[in-house]
Amino acid sequence: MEHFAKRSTQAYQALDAAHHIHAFVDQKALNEVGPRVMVKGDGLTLWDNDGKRYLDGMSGLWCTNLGYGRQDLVAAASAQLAQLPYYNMFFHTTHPAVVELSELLFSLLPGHYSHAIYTNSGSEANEVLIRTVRRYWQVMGKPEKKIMIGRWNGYHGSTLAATALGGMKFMHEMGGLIPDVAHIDEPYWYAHGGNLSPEAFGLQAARQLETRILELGAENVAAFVAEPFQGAGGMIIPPASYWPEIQRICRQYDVLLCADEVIGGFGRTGEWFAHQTFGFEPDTLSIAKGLTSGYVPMGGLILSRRMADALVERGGVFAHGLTYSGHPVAAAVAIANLKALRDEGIVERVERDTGPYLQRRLREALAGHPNVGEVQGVGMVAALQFTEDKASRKRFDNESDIAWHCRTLGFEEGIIIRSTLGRMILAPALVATHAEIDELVDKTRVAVERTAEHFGL
Ligand code: PXG
Repeated sequence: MEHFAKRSTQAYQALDAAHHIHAFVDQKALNEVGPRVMVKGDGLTLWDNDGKRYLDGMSGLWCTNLGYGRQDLVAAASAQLAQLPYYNMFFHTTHPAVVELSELLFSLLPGHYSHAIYTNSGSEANEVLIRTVRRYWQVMGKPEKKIMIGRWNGYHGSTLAATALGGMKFMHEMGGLIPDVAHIDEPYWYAHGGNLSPEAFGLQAARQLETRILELGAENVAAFVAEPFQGAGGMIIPPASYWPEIQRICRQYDVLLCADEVIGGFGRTGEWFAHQTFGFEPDTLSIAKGLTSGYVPMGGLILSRRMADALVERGGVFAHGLTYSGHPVAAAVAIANLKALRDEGIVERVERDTGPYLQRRLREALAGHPNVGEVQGVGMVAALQFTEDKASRKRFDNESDIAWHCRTLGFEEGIIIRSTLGRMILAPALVATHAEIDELVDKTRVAVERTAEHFGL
């Protein structure tokens, strides 16, 4: 089965250092220690090149919702590769795989969505979002409505426009961003809520959108774009008051409400899409990752019927297209993935059983720790907030170092968890069993305790 001979870890690391610039790291520092070399996965388990086993608590990068090693997805890819490995949706052409995928996808989505524009990634989904939203307002006779409002610390991808729409300032510093993008603050009560109750803070955070729209002029604002829960920016769940107020504001000022469901979609929260968990109705959904459980790249932009009708009936030529939009192999894998999530009752199980179990076990194990300020989460996603003082919600000055160390100890203990600023994030595959959840939670507790010991907290 191997297509290339196995080499030593040192050999892989030397070649890796010779040829790669990795994502979001100081490459020189990485070259000194060398990256871990992952070679195999099955379910939630990964093995590195030296045979060390890890329980993957991050679903790869929030994407392997079905876990590793699903032979039905392999078979779907293989059959499609043999039948028709590539064709496109240009030149008045379509193909069965993409048509079947869309029928299935829209049967799982709420009824007011009707059209998809497929991409290869979440970043591209958000690039397409910006172009499509601006085109929509042109078609509606309001071409001046082109400002996109995102959130500070939101993440929408690494391409130019997606970076601009996101709110990662250290990414903006690399420069070259697109114009007509604005930001409001994130609804991060633990850090910014002060003496307000979460509910009052949620309303205040949402009303920043209203203030910003009025400053910019509603006639110039095209859309508000946000993740239902903020993922890469710390797995932050907004207070319950937040989304209904955001929706009210968008409707009042005729601003499109766009949900980035790239990590929230496909069962993560125990519903098919995270916006359903948080109770709002976006006009568009950006999707990727869990659409194929990460087995092959695929993303897309989902449009409401209202938007699609305007674009189709009145829009004329839609001047956009990607070579791999609706790629048949990706579509075939997505079909197998969605069928498995649906027919094996995996999303329901996350909602009723494994999600509540993860949330309960984490709180039992860690909510009482003196340096864990809050445990947030829903379904198969959760975060722990490190704190210096629980009563005042004081954050450590070196919280990023503390959380990064905890993550490193997690690897030592044999689990993969992620850190962002002072938060530890867990987002295991949706197929996690109670035993796997127990192992993940128990080892997370060991990593937190060892971290507290190491820093003398
Ligand atoms: N939107 C959201 C909400 C994301 O989380 C993207 C768009 C971009 O998707 P692509 O497929 O272009 O990468 C993402 C990606 C992390 C991490 O460590 C998160 C992402 C990617 C890599 C790492 O949390 N999210």
